[in-house]
Amino acid sequence: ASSSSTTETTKAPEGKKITLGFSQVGAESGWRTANTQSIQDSAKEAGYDLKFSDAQQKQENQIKAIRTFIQQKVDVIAFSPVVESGWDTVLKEAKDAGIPVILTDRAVDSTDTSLYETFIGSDFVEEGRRAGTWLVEQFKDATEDVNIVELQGTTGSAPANDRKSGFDEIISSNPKLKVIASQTGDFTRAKGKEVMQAFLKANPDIDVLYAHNDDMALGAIQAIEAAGLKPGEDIIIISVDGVKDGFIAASEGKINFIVECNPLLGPQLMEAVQAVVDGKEIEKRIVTEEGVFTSEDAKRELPNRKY
Ligand code: GYE
Repeated sequence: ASSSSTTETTKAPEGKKITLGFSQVGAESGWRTANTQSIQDSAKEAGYDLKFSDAQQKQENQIKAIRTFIQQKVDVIAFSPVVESGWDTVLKEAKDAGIPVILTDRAVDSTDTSLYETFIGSDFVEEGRRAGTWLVEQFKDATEDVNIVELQGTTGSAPANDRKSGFDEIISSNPKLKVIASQTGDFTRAKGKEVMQAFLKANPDIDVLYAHNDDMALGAIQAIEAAGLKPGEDIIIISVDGVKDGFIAASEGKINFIVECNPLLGPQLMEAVQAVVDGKEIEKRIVTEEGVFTSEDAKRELPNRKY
């Protein structure tokens, strides 16, 4: 085959494959499953040798994985950081070894931005604002307090921090909107259910649930139904992601509003890997595009939902 063809950019001239080390957060949610699939499929399509490591939601596992990738001298390291803080040391090690790092999905709070090439992912603050904006509109004529409970994502993670702050920023425009309880459900169904049970026990008058992802909302729906209440009616539910199971619940009227967060980051990541290997200029921030869905929208969109 003519290996010098310019379209065959994914392979080095001698036919050597690009090796990409990827450290994934875990398998905590439907979003994550779709994200992992997208990364694995896109790496295969691009012809890269993907070394995939699952951190099971633990930062220490990610740090270990990154150190292993450095030892293995991979061409590029990409990872989705479980939490925002505490990355400087290991990122410095990668930099000193001359291995470029790409952040996907979640950000780090390192002030030294030379430690990574780019961050590809959603604007989580904006997602929180979208959730808040819909709620403000729904309750604009409220004469009594609106009691909101919040299921936060993994403590210290960028999506939990940002979805909270974006939401708070918007709902503060109406003092009737009150977050009466807020706790982490670690982005899982099991925890979402467990924490919602506790919320229901402690608070007899919950009007709204804001869940930082669909999975926690789905767990919470089980708890709400078990308590003899109607999700989507007795308690208005807002969530983030827009995975298929979330769409199903929304089309049944159990979730009232979903803010989309796109997990299909694989193609953009592989493009960025190629650009970095080729020594091309790359944007420091690549934001993914997404929308919002009411129950009606969800009904219409459900047949097209791929994940
Ligand atoms: O919303 C949640 C997952 O980091 C955007 O992580 C991602 C979040 C996503 O567990 O479902």
